[in-house]
Amino acid sequence: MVYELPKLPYAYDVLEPYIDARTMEFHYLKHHQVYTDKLNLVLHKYPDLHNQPLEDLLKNLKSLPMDEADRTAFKNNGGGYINHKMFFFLMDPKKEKDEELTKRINETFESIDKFKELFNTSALNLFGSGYAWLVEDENKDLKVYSLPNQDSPYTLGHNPLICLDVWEHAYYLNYQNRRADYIKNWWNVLKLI
Ligand code: MN3
Repeated sequence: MVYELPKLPYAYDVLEPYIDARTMEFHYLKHHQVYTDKLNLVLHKYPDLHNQPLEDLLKNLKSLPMDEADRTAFKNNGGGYINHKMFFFLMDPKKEKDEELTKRINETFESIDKFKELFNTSALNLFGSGYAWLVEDENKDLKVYSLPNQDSPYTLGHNPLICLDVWEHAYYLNYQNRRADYIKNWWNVLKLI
C-alpha cells in the first residue's frame, strides 16, 4: 500500500447543520476510501513512482510511463485522493483564517463577496460531477474555474487553493437536488477566508 486514507481531523457531526454527519461519514469512509484503494491498485504496478509526490505525478500526467487505461485510472483516482484530502482538510473547524490569501482574493476579485459569487456560479454551472476551484496559475495569478470529475488543477500546472466538491454524493442525503443551497451553506464551514 502506498497511500492510506488520511485521518479526518474532526468528528463527522461538527459541520452540522451545513453538512450532516451521515453525509460526512459516507463521503469520507466510503468514497474517499475507494479512491485511495484504486489509486494504490494502479500504482502497485509502477514501483518507480512510489516515492514521487502525488502532486508531481499529476503535473506530469501526460508523460507518466503508463498505458492509457492506467493513466486514466491514475488521473481519476489520484485526483480523487488528493482532491478529497484537500476538501476535507479545508473544512477543519480548527483551521485559522489565512490573512495573506484573504488579501490576495480581495485584490484580485475586488471583495470576498464578489469572489464567492464567481465561485458559486462556477460550482452551480458545472454540468454533472466535479469541483469548483480557486487556483494559482502558472503566473501566480488567482483564478476561479470548475473541472469535471476528479480532474486536478495540478494537471494544468496550477496550484489548488480552495475546492468545493459538487458531486451529488457530497450533498444529496441532506440537500437532495438543491445544489445551490449546499454551495451557499458551504461557506459556513470554511474558516480559511
Ligand atoms: Mn466527493
